[in-house]
Amino acid sequence: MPELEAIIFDVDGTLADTERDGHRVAFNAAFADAGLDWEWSVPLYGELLRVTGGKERIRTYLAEHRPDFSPPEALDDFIRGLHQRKTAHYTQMMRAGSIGLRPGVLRLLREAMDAGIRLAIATTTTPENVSALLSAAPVPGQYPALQHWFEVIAAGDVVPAKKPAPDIFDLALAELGLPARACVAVEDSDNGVRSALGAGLDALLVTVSSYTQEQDLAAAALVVDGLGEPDLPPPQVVAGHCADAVAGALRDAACVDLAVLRALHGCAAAGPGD
Ligand code: XBP
Ligand code: MG
Repeated sequence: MPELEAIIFDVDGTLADTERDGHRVAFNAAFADAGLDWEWSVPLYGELLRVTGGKERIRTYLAEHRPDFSPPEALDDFIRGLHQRKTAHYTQMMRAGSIGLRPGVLRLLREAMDAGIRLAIATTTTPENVSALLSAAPVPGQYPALQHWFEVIAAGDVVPAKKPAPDIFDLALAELGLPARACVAVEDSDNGVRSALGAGLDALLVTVSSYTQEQDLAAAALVVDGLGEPDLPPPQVVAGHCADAVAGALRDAACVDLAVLRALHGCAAAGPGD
């Protein structure tokens, strides 16, 4: 069985629950800056999240909800400008620490790093957004700032197609120089599941987030409601074809730790039905 060598994390919804109170708020602030009376409510934003990428999401909103809107300049330039304002608002909010990491994230990252497991990111979001989130996260004094824990940060427009296409995970794997079977991926959404599985990352853990708990994520090896912490109620298993294989490790740790990820990795490597 191949060793677990790296963990590849999604960002939005996975490292931090950023969509509703981060990205959505930043989009609305950018719309207000531009003198537009558009307001993306919590439910509307949930619908728009089926489109990954902020610029792509604005374009879809215009087509579906503002068909009569006529931009003051070429549409691509208009969307790019609006999105730059959105990124400025978002990074300012993240640098101010307005949204922290999800419970268990720092614990698991630290355990992996201490064990020599390599860390990577594969995300649709703009690279500045990742830096802003990670640079604001408090870490123990003996460790460098969190963005330096990740050997590879694959983010944003650097690939031809965003999630659910596999491109961004393919890029992270290529930059790590590892085959998919040496890695575990961590995601939170149906688009992320399709992307990771499309890249061959069968050892896929999903931690559902506020916008994704109703999605069908059962194609993943394990779906839980969070990573959990040893001193909190244990994570609830939602679905996943490796749920039975990791049950013992999950019960022992009462949270998703490296032993659980190794069990998940072993189950996925054994293949379906083994
Ligand atoms: C994240 C996204 C991103 C963010 C916005 O998806 O879909 O579009 O919502 O980022 P994932 P930008 O968690 O699957 O990577 O506005 O910077 O594009
Ligand atoms: Mg996500």
